[in-house]
Amino acid sequence: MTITRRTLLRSSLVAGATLAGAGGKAAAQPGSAAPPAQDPAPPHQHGAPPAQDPAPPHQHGAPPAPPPHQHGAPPAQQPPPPTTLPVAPPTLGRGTLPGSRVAVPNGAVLPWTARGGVKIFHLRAEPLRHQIAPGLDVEAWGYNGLSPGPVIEAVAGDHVRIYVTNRLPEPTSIHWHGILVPYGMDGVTGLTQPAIEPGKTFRYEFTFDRAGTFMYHPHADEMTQIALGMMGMIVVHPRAPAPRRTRDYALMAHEWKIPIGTRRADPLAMNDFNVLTFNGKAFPATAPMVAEIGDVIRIRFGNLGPMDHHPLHLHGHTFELVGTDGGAVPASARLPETTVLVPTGTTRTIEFVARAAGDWPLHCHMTHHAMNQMGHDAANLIGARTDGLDAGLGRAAPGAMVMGAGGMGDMSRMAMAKPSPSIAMLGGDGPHGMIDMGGMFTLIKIRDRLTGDGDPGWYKPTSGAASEATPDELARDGITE
Ligand SMILES: [Cu+2]
Repeated sequence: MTITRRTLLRSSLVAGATLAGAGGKAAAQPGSAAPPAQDPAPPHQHGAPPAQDPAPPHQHGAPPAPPPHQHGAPPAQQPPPPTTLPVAPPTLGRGTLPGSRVAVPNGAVLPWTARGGVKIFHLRAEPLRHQIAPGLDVEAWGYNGLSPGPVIEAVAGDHVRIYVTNRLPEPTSIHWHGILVPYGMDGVTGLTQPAIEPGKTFRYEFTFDRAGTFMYHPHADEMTQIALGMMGMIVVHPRAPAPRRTRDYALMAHEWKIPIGTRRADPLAMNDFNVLTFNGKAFPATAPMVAEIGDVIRIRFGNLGPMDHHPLHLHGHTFELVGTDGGAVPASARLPETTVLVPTGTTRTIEFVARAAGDWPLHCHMTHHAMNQMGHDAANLIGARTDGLDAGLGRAAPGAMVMGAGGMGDMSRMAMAKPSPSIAMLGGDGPHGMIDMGGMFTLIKIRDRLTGDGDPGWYKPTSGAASEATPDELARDGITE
């Protein structure tokens, strides 16, 4: 049977109203923090970032430095019309440049060039088309064709010059969140600088004073620009190399309200966010992180969602909070945790040692944040007696059927046609069936040995999964009901 999601939602509402009317029963850190040092450092390096060179001297395969536009540039050009939006390149598991030490699942590191001892970067604020998961392509705003924008990666003490070109249809600016910049470089429109008008390029210049995990975002029409996807992370490595191999990952959390069947997030939303993402992707589109047993895994979380904080929970391991956007957490102040709260407007950096092989989930523990595109106005039918409703509904809405009376886990198992663009409410196929989570959910795939940095596929455990108990087992242990 095929029904549309919209029909489903409507039918649920109709059914709920019908039941109510009939009196139906309803049942009711930064990187500078020293990694744990329990084990001697393996001699080899992280598979992807080869260098522990604290200041990679080489130039990345970067495009030539942008022409240094000056403030008194020619009059603004109109930004390109939406029909000519650049399409973000396909995202793979890694977004790492040669020499870079941070891996960005589904994302990228911003190329740079060196000139006269200064690292030069170029960000373009622009509209773009972005795929949150197959089936859900949206019109977003971001940087250099990406949302979140590419990670700015540097080393403590680096002097940087960052050009920002505005290709948006309205003024913007960039604030360097957590970086101790000179006042005039703080990026607050109207306060520390004039707005960057459409078509203009501004120059920011400062020194990264310390290692850590920071962010960048507009301080101009913040509500709109951030809601539409304008944000990025900044990773500043310590000058001293890490004492042992570290898998260093950056994940930016975001939340979007994208009404089903539409292509643009609603920047006016204050609640009912229905699409939750890590680095712009909702599970099952989130690329997994990988590590080998014994690796230090560092995950730098950022959150620039409009309203919500995210308690991010890791399976199979405990970790320590080693840094925030304020600085390193002293070793004496680190608590063992399995969940870290990442409030909006903060970064939180955790570290742990990969202890056991598996495909370990990492997800927001707010249950609505570990699901995909819900319509929150659907009626709750759990426990409702829906006998006979299908026939009645079929007369009013041909093809409709009632679902959800026994829970909502079946909603993705039904091969329903969905309005375009939209994605199923629940996650994706796992090795034992449907994984009933989506949204802000990803996996850390840990193996004894990896052959590369790509997705190693599903873990094949050497011991058995939980499975149906046998009659003998039940009898042995006195389980009679
Ligand atoms: Cu959350």
